[in-house]
Amino acid sequence: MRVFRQVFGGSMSDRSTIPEQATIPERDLTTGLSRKRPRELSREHARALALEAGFQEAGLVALPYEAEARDAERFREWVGAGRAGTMGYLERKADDGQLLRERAIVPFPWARSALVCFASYSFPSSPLSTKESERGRAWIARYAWSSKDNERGDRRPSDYHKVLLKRMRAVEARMHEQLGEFESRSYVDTGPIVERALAAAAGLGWTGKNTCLIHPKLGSFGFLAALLTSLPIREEDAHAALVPDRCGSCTRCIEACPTSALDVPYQMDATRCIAYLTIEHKGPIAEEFAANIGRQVFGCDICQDVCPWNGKALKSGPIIADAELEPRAELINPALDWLAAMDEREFERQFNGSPVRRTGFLGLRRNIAIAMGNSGQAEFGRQLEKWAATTDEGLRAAARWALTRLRRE
Ligand code: B12
Ligand code: SF4
Ligand code: SF4
Repeated sequence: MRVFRQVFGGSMSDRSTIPEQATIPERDLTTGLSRKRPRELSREHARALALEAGFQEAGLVALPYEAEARDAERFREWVGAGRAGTMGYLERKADDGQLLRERAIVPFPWARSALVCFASYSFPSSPLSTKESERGRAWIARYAWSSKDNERGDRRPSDYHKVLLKRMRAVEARMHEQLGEFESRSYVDTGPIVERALAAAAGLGWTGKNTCLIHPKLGSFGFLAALLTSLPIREEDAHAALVPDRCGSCTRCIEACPTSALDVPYQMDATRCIAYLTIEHKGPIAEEFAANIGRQVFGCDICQDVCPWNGKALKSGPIIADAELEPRAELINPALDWLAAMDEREFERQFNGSPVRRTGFLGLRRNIAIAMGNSGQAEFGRQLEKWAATTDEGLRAAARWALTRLRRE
């Protein structure tokens, strides 16, 4: 068993991790050599910059990549089948009618390479959503547990979007320092690209039947960040070695998904996914899903918690301590009554700067009401009665549904 401890915080001061040969020799930049041969990225150099910035892994791929037409077709089919639900940004089109996200080259015609980085949030020794917990406990997806110290040394919520975008931009800045001017864009989650398709093409892992990018050692509890550049990749590094599909005959995620969102392996019907319903979907949640949402009040980890590749990573994978993504103990199996008692001010105090804020104060209450209905605990009735009379449609419908369910039990 290979266990190592990597402690980092995105520090730019320790450059000792970059191999000598990976840095571009100064003379290349100053002697005019770069004018004779085009500036190129090498895999070793790009990866070293990513690790230096605080990512655990990184892969590089030349654009367009070999399977790009296949992936573009998959994306078109997915959108065409209505699986994006109300996430209209996924359906945005370019002037020529192509879906913006189907290929990186559509929004970024200059793009010649993609560096895709992986930052783990597996937190070994933390519980799984699928394990029994005390009564009256909710589940917040582990990607949203993160926190870091602010300038005054107080621990505050952190959001991977911000933390990792800063790291990706540090990589981008170092590349510019070393290689001069070129087009580039850094993204974490929000760019018009399909990050998992790029990550698989860059050799970071394979797409599992739960649609997550699974790294063979780090598992799937990892964020992705991408840097697109106009720099070509040197010929010997242009094609990443792909990680073969290691799902085999396993179907655990498909069977475990409570809302049947993974009925077609490797494809998700996002409109059925608890992560979509509890975070992205506004207003009332359809009754057909409410019971199966269980105790998830923000996102869902079920199809990853049952995945044997995460089991392996949590038990014997590297122990990663990231000072900017440290889990907050109070968000692990949080008590439903603690969450329900928060007023808007307390919600802001607890979740300003956290991904949880995305669902909004009333959105979280709506989700809490559903989890209360699924708890089997009649004592939540009083709280639910108050919410059942509120003007917010989503919360009101959830509270009424929950009361009916509790009274039936
Ligand atoms: C929209 C979105 C969602 C939606 C839809 C998810 C989905 N599966 O499409 C919702 C809200 C449901 C969601 C949920 C989650 N998300 Co999300 N999400 C995104 C976002 C913004 C776009 C994804 C997208 O384009 N979907 C469209 C489909 C077609 O793309 P895809 O699922 O990535 O596609 C792959 C497969 O479907 C596959 N495929 C399609 N057809 C076929 C057919 C065959 C035969 C095969 C083999 C493969 C295959 O190919 C694609 C590329 O590999 C990305 C960020 C980004 N810009 O890419 C984050 C992202 C995918 N999400 C992420 C995370 C962390 C989550 C959650 C874990 C959060 C949570 N705990 O609640 C869950 C995971 C649920 C799951 N099992 O996927 C991470 C994933 C990291 C990883 N290791 O995979 C990303 C990359 C954000 C980030 N920067 O880290 N998400
Ligand atoms: S995140 Fe939850 S609801 Fe969504 S596909 Fe996975 S198990 Fe199903
Ligand atoms: S649970 Fe099994 S089928 Fe699903 S992603 Fe993991 S290995 Fe693949």
